[in-house]
Amino acid sequence: MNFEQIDALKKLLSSPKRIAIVPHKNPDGDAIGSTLALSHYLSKKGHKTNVLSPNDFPKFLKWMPGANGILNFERHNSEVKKYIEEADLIFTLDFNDFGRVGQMAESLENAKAQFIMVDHHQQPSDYAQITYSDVSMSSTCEMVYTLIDSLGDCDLIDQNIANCIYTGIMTDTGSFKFKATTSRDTPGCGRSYG
Ligand SMILES: [Mn+2]
Repeated sequence: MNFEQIDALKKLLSSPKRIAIVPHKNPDGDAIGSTLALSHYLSKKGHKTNVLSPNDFPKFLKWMPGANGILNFERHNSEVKKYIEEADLIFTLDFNDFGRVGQMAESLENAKAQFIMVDHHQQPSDYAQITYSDVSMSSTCEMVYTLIDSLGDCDLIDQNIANCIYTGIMTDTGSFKFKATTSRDTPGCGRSYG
């Protein structure tokens, strides 16, 4: 994230908000890992969060901390619509175009909330007020980690958040085998912020 984005995000998160967090349709380990990690983090910051998925996600991801609380648009339609309508902020993770959320697109298009996109795929659409897009990242989970680091909140990363982030990085890198795998040092974690 650049300084301007970090600043804008800090401002948006400076008071308690109702936050919807949305993965793409047919979510994979990175989509579920990143949305849950962000949700755990933002709740620790005092926000009211809901992870709202366009549809159900695979059984092998149901163990993840917070997975029980995910609402899906196909099964909990009116509830999901209500949370989208009422949201102050909507984070969209691991996708960058409303074409990736199926039937849920209409609700997102009509939402009054400010959008924050966090994604590592090419050619992002321009629906978000903050577009954190980086194709060099291995995974959206790596980006959520960077986001938390950029906001100076590494000390809030607990076991649940770490498990979620690790799952997404592992699944999106084919267990650390793909090209985008790096051993990037983390600029902020463990150091003090001014
Ligand atoms: Mn991904």
